[in-house]
Amino acid sequence: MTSAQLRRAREALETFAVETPSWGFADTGTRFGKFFQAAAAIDLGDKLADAGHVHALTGCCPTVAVHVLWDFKAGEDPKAVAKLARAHGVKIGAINPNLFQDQCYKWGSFGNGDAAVRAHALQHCIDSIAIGKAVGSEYVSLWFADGTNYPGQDSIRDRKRRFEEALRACHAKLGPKQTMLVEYKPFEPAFYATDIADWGMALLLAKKAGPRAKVLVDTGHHYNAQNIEQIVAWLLDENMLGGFHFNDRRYADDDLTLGSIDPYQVFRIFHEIHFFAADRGKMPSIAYMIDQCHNEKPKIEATIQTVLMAQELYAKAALVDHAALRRAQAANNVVDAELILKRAFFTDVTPALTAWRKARKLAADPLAEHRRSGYAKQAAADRTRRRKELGLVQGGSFA
Ligand code: RM4
Ligand code: MN
Ligand code: MN
Repeated sequence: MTSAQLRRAREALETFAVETPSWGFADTGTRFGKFFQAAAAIDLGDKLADAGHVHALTGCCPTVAVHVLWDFKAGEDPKAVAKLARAHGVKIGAINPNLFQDQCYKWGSFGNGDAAVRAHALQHCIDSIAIGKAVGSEYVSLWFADGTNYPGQDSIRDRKRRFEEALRACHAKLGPKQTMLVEYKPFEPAFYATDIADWGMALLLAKKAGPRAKVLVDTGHHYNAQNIEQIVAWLLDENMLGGFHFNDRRYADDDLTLGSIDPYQVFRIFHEIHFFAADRGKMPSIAYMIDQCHNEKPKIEATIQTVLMAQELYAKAALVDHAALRRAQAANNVVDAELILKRAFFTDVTPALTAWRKARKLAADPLAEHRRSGYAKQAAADRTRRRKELGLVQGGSFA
């Protein structure tokens, strides 16, 4: 790296933060079964402790996303949860309402034909917004399992209208510091017509909901050949990109570690963001969040791996020579334009990462440091003992 590159990469790292998901530290599974880990978090205290540990090692994960029904007990004081987070050195980040696990959602939440169910879902979102205000969180993140499984099952247009109405009502309750993120997913659990199936639908709904609604891009929620960075560029240009859920996709919804399948694609996404910021003279505010549940990799290791990959690719993307790229583009010099991206991608940014970590008194290799710390071994022992005391059995199958 040249000294100018080193400076650019370090500058980029200064403002880059990644939010960890509380659910990523707990036992989760596939539709068919769960594979348990002794070190998995049992309760919110464990999840926040794990998130705090990841932040202490990486210096890059100050906030934790929470899922309301998984993390908050009924009647719990949100301020107490915020305090617990602070005690672990982190803050509560995006609030995720849960609009899919209650029995009443069999036919959907906001898309449900029954006005009483829609009202129930809306009230849960309003309660979640209030939790967000109480804990000082900036984001309310909405993902819907809604949709239909068979042609003719419901009116596609009626469902769209119901979503428009409920999202508008939801938006009306936001505080001045809150942003509402609308996530899309092509299929699963609905297999015929997911109500918010792609970025265009999310964009339209967010625009209709109000000025503080933006689109959330979950990198896993795209078909294989889909060009995610193009979607990102369009959303940026429309000032409608609110945030990301990081993972990697092999099919269309995977919880794989970011960059494990296609690191160049993640780089290209970051490039679009840096390129946009260079043109506008200002970095847009984007919530970078992880959405991964690991069943094979140890959860904390996979989380650290994701954070390090995100930092590395973000720093590489900051090295793209925008002026040279513009010149190559203006001259229709396709070869040079492509090479400008490739050159940045293949630059080893380790010196910038090492310097950034050193300045923060962090270990040069946070993953190795985690392994050295013995944290996972200790958590496995403590949590195995607590599970026994609480009479919890790690078991469960699909049917
Ligand atoms: C969905 C989606 C949401 C996540 C749930 C658990 O596939 O990615 O963001 O909260 O899973
Ligand atoms: Mn997601
Ligand atoms: Mn997902």
